[in-house]
Amino acid sequence: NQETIHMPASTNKTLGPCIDPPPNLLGPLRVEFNFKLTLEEVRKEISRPLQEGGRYKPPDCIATQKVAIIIPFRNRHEHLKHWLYFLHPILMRQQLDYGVYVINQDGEGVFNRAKLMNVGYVEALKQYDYDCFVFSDVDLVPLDDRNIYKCFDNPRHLAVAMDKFNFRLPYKTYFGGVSSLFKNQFLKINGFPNTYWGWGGEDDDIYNRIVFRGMSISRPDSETGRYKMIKHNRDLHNEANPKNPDKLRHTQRSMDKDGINSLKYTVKEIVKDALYTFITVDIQAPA
Ligand code: UD2
Ligand code: MN
Repeated sequence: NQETIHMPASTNKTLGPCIDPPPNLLGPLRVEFNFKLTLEEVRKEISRPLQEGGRYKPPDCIATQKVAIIIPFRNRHEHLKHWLYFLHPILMRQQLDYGVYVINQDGEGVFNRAKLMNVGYVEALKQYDYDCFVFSDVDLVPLDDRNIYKCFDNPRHLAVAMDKFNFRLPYKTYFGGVSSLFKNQFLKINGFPNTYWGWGGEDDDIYNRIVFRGMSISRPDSETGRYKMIKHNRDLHNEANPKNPDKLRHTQRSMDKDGINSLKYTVKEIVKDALYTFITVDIQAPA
């Protein structure tokens, strides 16, 4: 006969590592964008388990990676609301230790997606000791939560089957939409190019960098990697740049001097919302 010792769960401080795969995933998801949302509604519905700035840690296990989610942004608040509404619950079920960073390009100059992602990498690291970086367009929502927003042995391309491309890769070397790199993978390619102004080409440059540094692309299968893109027109000041395709022929030569080691910008403002950290930056964009 033994005395039973009752210990409240809260005093048991030794959490085990989170198990793979996460136990609460749902698989295929229903995703629609045809409803209006206010940011207040999204905050009310999903901010409870979050820490200020859109940060989360699983309560009952230790996540294996610390993931910064970086979103290049300007003037897409409608899309951002839907992204936050759908992604936070998914990322929580994936049991990630994560933070969401919206990198907002200041001013009306030409947009630069890749440079904003470089800024996101640097600024996120000032906030927390992240080891993995997920880069996502603001208008892309995964249709299956088994597509884990973490990093892999090789740089990962997550958005492999988008509705806008009939749920297939548009071409074999496509690397656009959503991707993830460990810190050391990102540094190995000197980050992303800063010189692709306007629409197009920057994703192919990143693909080239990865291959030139002897890595390959990791991808989920085409069921797990399904995505929906919120329908939109090309934004103002993000016209296709006819110079960009040409630049792709020089990646190997330019990548060591155009990247995280040549990044210049100034932070205008950092706002920590309940759902995300919003960083407005001047990236010296041409008019
Ligand atoms: C494709 C790729 C994208 C990128 C781009 C070329 C897909 C789904 N995505 O996107 O990864 O390679 O081509 O540059 O095929 N943005 C703003 N405000 C703007 C302009 C852009 O927030 O004024 C951000 C936003 O996160 C957006 C992303 O940049 O999702 C890419 O721009 P896009 O959605 O206009 O381009 P798209 O869909 O052709
Ligand atoms: Mn888009």
